[in-house]
Amino acid sequence: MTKTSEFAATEAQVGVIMGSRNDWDTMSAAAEILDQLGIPNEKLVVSAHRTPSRMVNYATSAAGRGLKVIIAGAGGAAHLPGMVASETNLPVIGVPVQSRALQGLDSLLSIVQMPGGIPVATMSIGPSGAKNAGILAARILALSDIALAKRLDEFVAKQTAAVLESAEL
Ligand code: RP5
Repeated sequence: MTKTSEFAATEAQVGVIMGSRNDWDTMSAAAEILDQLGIPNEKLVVSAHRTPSRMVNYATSAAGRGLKVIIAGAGGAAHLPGMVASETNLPVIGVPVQSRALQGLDSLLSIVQMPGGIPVATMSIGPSGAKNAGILAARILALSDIALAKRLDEFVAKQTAAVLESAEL
């Protein structure tokens, strides 16, 4: 009997996954920027430690389902981005979530210190890292999507203008 995947085909281009619902406060910054740039995305809790089979199913089915980039956020012993990257060849962007005990330094080091051969593009700790993960995903997708490249140019131009408007104190 063929095992049916728990994950169906999707219109989403980017998967935003996180180790716990408690990571959403941070990871929502990635989803927000993707929405702002008109990039279809899905948001799911997938835990490397608490739901390891789900994590493997998610990663191994991701490319076939239509996803192009995965953003994975986790805190503490943050193994999710690296383990997902070991089960797919899609680009994986890792976001270190700020942990209570060690303020996210543990998450950062867990995500960034990958062995040669399995890359994870590691962002900074917290919401800025999540926001940049969304923008990096957009830059990757914009390489083969002219309309998105234009929206990204407009986003950057607006950001520059906003800074210049408030530059004089
Ligand atoms: C990790 O453990 C999650 O990514 C989360 O940041 C951390 C703590 O999880 P909770 O105990 O808050 O669910 O797997």
